[in-house]
Amino acid sequence: MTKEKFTVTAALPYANGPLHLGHVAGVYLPSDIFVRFLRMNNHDVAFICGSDEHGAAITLRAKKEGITPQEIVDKYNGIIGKAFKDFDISFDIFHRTSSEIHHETAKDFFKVLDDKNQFTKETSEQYYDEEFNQFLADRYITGTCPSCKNEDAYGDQCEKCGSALSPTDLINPKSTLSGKTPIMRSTSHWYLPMQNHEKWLKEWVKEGTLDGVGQHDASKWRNQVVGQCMSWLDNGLRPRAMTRDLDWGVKVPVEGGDGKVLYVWLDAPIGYISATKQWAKENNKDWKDYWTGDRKLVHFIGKDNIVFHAIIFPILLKAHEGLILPDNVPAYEFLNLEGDKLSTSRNWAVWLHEYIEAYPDKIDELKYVLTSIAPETKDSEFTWKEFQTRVNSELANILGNFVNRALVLTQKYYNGNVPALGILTDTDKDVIATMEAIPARISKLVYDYKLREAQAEAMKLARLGNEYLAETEPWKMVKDPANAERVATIMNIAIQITANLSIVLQPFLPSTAEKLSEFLDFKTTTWENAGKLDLIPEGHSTHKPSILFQKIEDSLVETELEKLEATKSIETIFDPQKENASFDEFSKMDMRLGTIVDAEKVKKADKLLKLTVNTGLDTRTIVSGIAKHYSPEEVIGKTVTVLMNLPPRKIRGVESQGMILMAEDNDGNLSFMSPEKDFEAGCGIH
Ligand code: B3M
Ligand code: ZN
Repeated sequence: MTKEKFTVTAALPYANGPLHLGHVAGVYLPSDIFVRFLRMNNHDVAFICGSDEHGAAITLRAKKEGITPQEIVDKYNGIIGKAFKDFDISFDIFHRTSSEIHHETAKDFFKVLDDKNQFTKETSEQYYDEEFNQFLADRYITGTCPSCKNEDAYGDQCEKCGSALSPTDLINPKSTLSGKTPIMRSTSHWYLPMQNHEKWLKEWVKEGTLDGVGQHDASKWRNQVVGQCMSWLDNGLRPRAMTRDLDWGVKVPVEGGDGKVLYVWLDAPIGYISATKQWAKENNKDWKDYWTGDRKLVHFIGKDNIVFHAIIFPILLKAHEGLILPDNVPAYEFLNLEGDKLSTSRNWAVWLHEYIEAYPDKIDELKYVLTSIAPETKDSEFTWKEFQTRVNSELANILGNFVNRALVLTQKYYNGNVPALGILTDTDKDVIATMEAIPARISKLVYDYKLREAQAEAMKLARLGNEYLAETEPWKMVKDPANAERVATIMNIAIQITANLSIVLQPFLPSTAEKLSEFLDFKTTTWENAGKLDLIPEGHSTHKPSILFQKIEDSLVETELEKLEATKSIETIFDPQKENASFDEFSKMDMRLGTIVDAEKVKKADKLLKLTVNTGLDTRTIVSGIAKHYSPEEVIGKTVTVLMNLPPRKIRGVESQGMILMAEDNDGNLSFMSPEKDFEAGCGIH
């Protein structure tokens, strides 16, 4: 492939908490693999990241921890930055959006768009929390998503279905500050008229062209990215507020901007540019080389960021003029953990910095497993059992075993000096041909952003070597001196395979590749050298190897599972309190004790029971949706709480007069509300 230019960005993690394995598997590890591979192929690459330090995610966390937003971002920029370093993620720069250079860059960007009349200024009614005297946007307001009914949608997006929302889209909105229903109050903001960009975006996303001129290879965009963008575009884009009534963030730099800051999703992607500027400044480069001209811009993100990176930021870049648009936006699905969603709030997570602290010598093990299960096209699952299985049966038993045999036998038979390659058998030729073909297959997969398959391809080389030695058994042949030349040939080939592994593993398992280079006393970072049979000349002296991968014991799995259970916070996922009801409204409800005197299933309705209830006043029929939880026999004789004065209604042909009140726990189990004393039917409930 000819040498190309890339600017690769990894989503800026919010500086409001530590990184968990989902972040690593679905953004930072794949982007690092991709960049390492590009560098090995002599492409001109800038690998850009930093912490996202504005927006409600930060200020809400600061409020929760009782410290300032600056203290929050300083704390987590440090923790996250250190974790990336310790995990050997090879950013060219890990910067931050609370920096001076970012504020300047973002203000300049805003002014360029404002001067080009790319915004419309609109006054509108916005949600306002009277108790906190604050307008509510983004994560200051939650409610039910109009698209997927997710009850925890935010004012700017629903993380469940990816919809970008406006606060007024939310059903049953609630302030996350006071918990109350907000009022409406008028305010003015700068809006991005996204609807004006629909036409070119549709062509650009679907065809990869602008006015028919090729921009990127749309066939390499992941289906879920194109799918989400097209559903967004087909629903029609709407104006989107690009400023907020907040005090933490980049101040709006134009007339009328007092008390207002840039919307975090206008601000944060510009963080990629400001970080590039900072890096260029530190390395005597021109930042414009990385955001203009024939350079491929690649954004590695999680799927909940698709619309911001494949619709909104491209609009901003195009409106700014002179800046490149993304060549690809590899978005990852979500990683689940031990059968449940990763959750920061429920502390159901494996935190990267904690893993590194506990297992500083198992960095590549985690890299290997996370890449093996990366959620490239669908959600995937991390379990400690699978971690153990993959490390033991793949890394240790195949890669580690092969390398150890190749080097130990070379020590044993030839004192570490690589023996001569003799006459090749058909088996040798097949093995060599397979080895020669693997690097090209890895390359194609990486350029297609199929990094999970690319790593599997690299592991095929280890499997090949392992099987080759198992089949030829040089340790048996060596007993007969007549086999000396044959054994020498086998061991030479085994050493060449090991040398090839020290190349093809570099993007995926850099630390392991480094160890192989040390064992072999051979190093090249040039991908083109992969697939060759003559990497290590005859007579080259190799070293005694150490064990590459220690097996993962059951005790580690048990320890980690116990820790997960012990530290998870039982998140009370109870619905937020409903709107206040007046006492008058409450007193209208007539609730009494009732005794179930008969019960039967309702025909063709597997959830319903038809109950005959003595209410003290009368004996009535009540249909109740409890058939999945109780059999008719179980409920006869129970004294329960009845809501008497609901209008009668026909349910599956049965007239139901009233309702039996039930309690429901977090797992959906039901319980009757029965008196703790032996009260009889008819007793009133007040
Ligand atoms: N801070 C990450 C998130 O949504 C968000 C990415 C910004 S990239 C410019 O969790
Ligand atoms: Zn939704």
